[in-house]
Amino acid sequence: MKDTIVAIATAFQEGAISIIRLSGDQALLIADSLFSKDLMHAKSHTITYGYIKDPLTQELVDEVLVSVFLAPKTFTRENIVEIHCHGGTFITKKVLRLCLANGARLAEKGEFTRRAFLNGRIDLTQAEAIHDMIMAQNDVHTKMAMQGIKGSVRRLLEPLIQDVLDIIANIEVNIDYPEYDDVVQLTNTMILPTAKQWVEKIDAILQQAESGKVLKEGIKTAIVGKPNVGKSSLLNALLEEEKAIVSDVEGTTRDLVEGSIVLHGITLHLIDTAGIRDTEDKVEKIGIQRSRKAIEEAQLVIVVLDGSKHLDEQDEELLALAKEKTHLIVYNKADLVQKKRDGISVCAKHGEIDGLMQALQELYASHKLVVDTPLLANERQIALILRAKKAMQQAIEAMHQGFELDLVEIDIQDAYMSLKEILGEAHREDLLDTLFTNFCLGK
Ligand SMILES: Nc1nc2c(ncn2[C@@H]2O[C@H](COP(=O)(O)OP(=O)(O)OP(=O)(O)O)[C@@H](O)[C@H]2O)c(=O)[nH]1
Ligand SMILES: [Mg+2]
Repeated sequence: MKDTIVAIATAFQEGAISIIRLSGDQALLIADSLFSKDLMHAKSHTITYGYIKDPLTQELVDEVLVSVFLAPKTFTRENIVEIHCHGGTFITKKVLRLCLANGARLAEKGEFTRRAFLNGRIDLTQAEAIHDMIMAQNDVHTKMAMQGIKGSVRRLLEPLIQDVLDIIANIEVNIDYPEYDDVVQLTNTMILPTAKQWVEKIDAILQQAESGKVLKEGIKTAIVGKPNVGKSSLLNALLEEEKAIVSDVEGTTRDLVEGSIVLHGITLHLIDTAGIRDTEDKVEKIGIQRSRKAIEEAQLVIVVLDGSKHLDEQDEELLALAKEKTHLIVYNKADLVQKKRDGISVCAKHGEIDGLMQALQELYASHKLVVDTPLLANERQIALILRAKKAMQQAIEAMHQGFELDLVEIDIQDAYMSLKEILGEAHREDLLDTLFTNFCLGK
């Protein structure tokens, strides 16, 4: 932790500017030894214009701006210096080498953020949110990441951690002064009800996390139906491009065709499937197997029916398959019928799919609200909160069975530690290693 680390903080490719970032006790000293002006007396959070020079030869290497940030009000809580040099890859590397030659060590992936975490400037969920922000691909991602950076997960968990601490305090008082309280009464009036409410709160958080996941990752959507009902036409209409082949030959689509759309902030990952029917054609058979699998794996199934025809056995069979899933039923070829059917009618061929768009929007409207509430951000956090929940449920079970409170406390301690681990306050080194190596160099 004591070394001063250095890395190129910008993308390593030709550009207008590159930033080389130093963090640590020696950051200022190292930068000063390479700079044409005095940096040792630079005020914190200021930028100085000058030249990088090679201290051995005194040769001027580049014209730069140098930002100085003095601890503790910095990203890592250590001294940080950022050298803004010209953005060529060769010159950037040259400046980096000068830093290395003058006492800095090359940073590992994510090491700046790791220091920010270890020095207590951010918790682990905030570190994760920084990574999410860098990886963000759309508005929903950035909004969620921004919440996380501001510490929303900590705010979400703090009351729950406090509840657990209250329970533990009550138990310990009781263990220390058994004569003071009636154990059965304490359990029934305070500990059990608090524990049960606590589990309910966890459930609510888990449910919102699920919605958050839907928003973040999108919804796997399978378009299914008999051959020729217009599945590929519907995919094309939704994507507004001619992605899948459309023809009046039954069995046109033989493999899965995919594409994504964003509907009011919700991403649908659409999969057009091979029409499901009995067939002897080998290739088509494989396609149909994949279609069944696509239904199984889908989070939403859009069943396409030919609205100009009566439903037959195969349609019914498909509807039965889809029933297990969140699904929408769409009657296509509305242009061929006089009287509109109840339900969603569309004409995929002419791109008239408003009814479907509306239904999709209504289906996921409740998820959208979630973006602005604090959420658990990833599987690590969800897994830990599930572990906390399980531990508390075990504690409740033990109380019901009349176990001694000091035995119950072990489970409750476990719940407490799991929540602390989400914030990185009870962490294991090896887990931190895997987490931070996902980061870019210089972050
Ligand atoms: N009249 C009319 N024809 C349509 C409509 N949608 C699709 N079709 C036609 O129906 C035929 C089959 O369309 P596809 O989109 O290839 O149907 P599919 O369900 O993907 O068929 P398979 O891939 O063979 O399972 C084509 O001739 C389309 O032009 C529609 O809304 N109205
Ligand atoms: Mg098709």
